[in-house]
Amino acid sequence: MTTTNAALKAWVDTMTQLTTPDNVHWCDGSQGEYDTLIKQMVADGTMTELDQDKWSGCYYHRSSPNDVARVEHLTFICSENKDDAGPNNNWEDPAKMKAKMNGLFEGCMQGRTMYVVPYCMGPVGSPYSKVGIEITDSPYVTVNMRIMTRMGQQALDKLGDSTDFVRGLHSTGELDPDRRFICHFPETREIMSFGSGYGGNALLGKKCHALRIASIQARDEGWLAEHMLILGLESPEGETTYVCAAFPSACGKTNLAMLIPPAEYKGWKAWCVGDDIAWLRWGPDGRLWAINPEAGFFGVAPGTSEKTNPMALASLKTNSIFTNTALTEDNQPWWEGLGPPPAKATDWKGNAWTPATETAAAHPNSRFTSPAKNCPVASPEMDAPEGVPISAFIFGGRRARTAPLVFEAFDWNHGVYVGAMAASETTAAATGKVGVVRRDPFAMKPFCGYNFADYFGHWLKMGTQSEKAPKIFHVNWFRTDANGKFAWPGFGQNMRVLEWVLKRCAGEVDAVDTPIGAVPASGGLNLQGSGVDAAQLDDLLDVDSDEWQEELKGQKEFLEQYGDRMPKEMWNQYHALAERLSAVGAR
Ligand code: GTP
Ligand code: SPV
Ligand code: MN
Repeated sequence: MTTTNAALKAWVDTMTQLTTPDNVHWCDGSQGEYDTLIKQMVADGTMTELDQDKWSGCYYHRSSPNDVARVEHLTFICSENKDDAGPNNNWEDPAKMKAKMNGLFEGCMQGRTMYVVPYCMGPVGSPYSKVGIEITDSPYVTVNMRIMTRMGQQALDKLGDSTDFVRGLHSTGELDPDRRFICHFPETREIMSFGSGYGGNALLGKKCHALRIASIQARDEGWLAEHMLILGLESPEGETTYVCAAFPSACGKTNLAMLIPPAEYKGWKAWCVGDDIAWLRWGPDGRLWAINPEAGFFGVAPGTSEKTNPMALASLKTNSIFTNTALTEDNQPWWEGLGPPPAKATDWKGNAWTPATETAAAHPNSRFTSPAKNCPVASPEMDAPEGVPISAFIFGGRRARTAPLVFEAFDWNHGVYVGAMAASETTAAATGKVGVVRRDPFAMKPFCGYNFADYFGHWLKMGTQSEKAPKIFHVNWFRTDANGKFAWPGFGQNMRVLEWVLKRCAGEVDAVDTPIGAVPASGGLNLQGSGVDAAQLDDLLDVDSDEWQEELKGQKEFLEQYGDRMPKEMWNQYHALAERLSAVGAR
């Protein structure tokens, strides 16, 4: 590893003095370094080697049982002004929080090795990519960062002598939930994370850098940093159209990003560019272009199977890390939904487990970390420096009721309102109660680094900058029927909805206006072979007046929280929706 970057060296020196590690290791990102770290973790029990014949290059890890998901209540945006963080974030004064965090970090790496992890978010050759440095005392985090980002010497080379890098300091501390804080200092582009070793809390390139810090940079520089998958759909004629979709955590991004079109869609191919985060900018052609800042998938394991997501399964078969799944007696990972349960296994807590055990074998937020290049449908454009041009934005959430299967916004500003009003039932991706409906604008509630009112304003402004802005849609794969079962088959069958979206973008199919947006006209959505009949589709597309009157109340309460800072246009959209709904109600 080599660098002449004086600012970087000085910062690492200062952090070394603060945390007093026994050793400092600068990561070069090589395979040899990765293998050495894995070997060391297998030796000390941090990792278990899986059956290498069946799971080549794969390893298994159990995190502390109290450290299994993002901790939103312990995540802070420490901007100079409280209002800049907004009601959507926890805020603390930066000087106060710095002092508190420095106290926690003082001497915390004694007896440990400090890893200096240079990483590049985005293709190394892209002008839109950004470099960060994560200092961590976790070898587990270090190997995960190598899968999830372009890590090591290549990132240092890209950085050169520039001082423009995000500074991330991470320690697992004692994994004590009472001494756990994930803090962001937007003005100085710094992240300090203490007391967790899991996912978005600890792999700082992902949610902390590529979303919370980057969303602020994007606002300042006129681009977008979003919690979105990027998917290319190639028609039998060989034309590829790209869409971005924003769904909250554990609501289907990874699955949609690598879907297999149903048998009826002969000649169609779906290409995965990204499964979690998109950075978008206007191109010289006036279209919005997206890059995936990541290089790997940190995917939800439960529910992933040959049937639901064969491409994810193919991706995780080699060179992957499994965290908090179950482990079979013959050293294979297992999780609910993968297939028949093993007769005997060890559960995610390390306890003996059999199919008769009442608790789940895998934690609901157990995950695989896999190189994106493993994916058989990884887009050839994954490393394209300019990214891919986006034709549609799709917002969504997990709603048992209210939100129809699909609708299209009337125009950009209405689309921004639709994105802003997205709501979803909470999942196991964050600690807290599961299944409660909460507003999750743009699927960014946990990830927007600044005041949502300003963020909506930024989105509204983006729409004025080009005639070629993407069209905006909303979907819901999770509507339930009278028996409480999912009414839509989902997964690969979601292609049918995507086809409608593409046809709308091309002006090839009619839609019917409802008060909330335009839904497919009768016969406009291809159901052939789906197992869903026309009557069931009518139910899936139904916009219920009573439910939407309730919804409207929730939207008003939400907007009010932001006071005068909320753009007037959002209120205009609210009033227009209220009027459309009452016009229908009066009929
Ligand atoms: P994060 O990585 O947390 O951001 O999640 P994600 O949005 O990528 O969610 P993912 O694709 O991993 O899906 C989460 C869960 O939802 C899994 O258990 C899936 O099996 C399930 N799921 C995904 N798509 C569908 C769908 O179309 N229908 C149904 N019923 N379930 C789905
Ligand atoms: C999410 O929760 O949206 C994830 C997983 O993608 S984590 O990296 O933990 O944030
Ligand atoms: Mn995510």
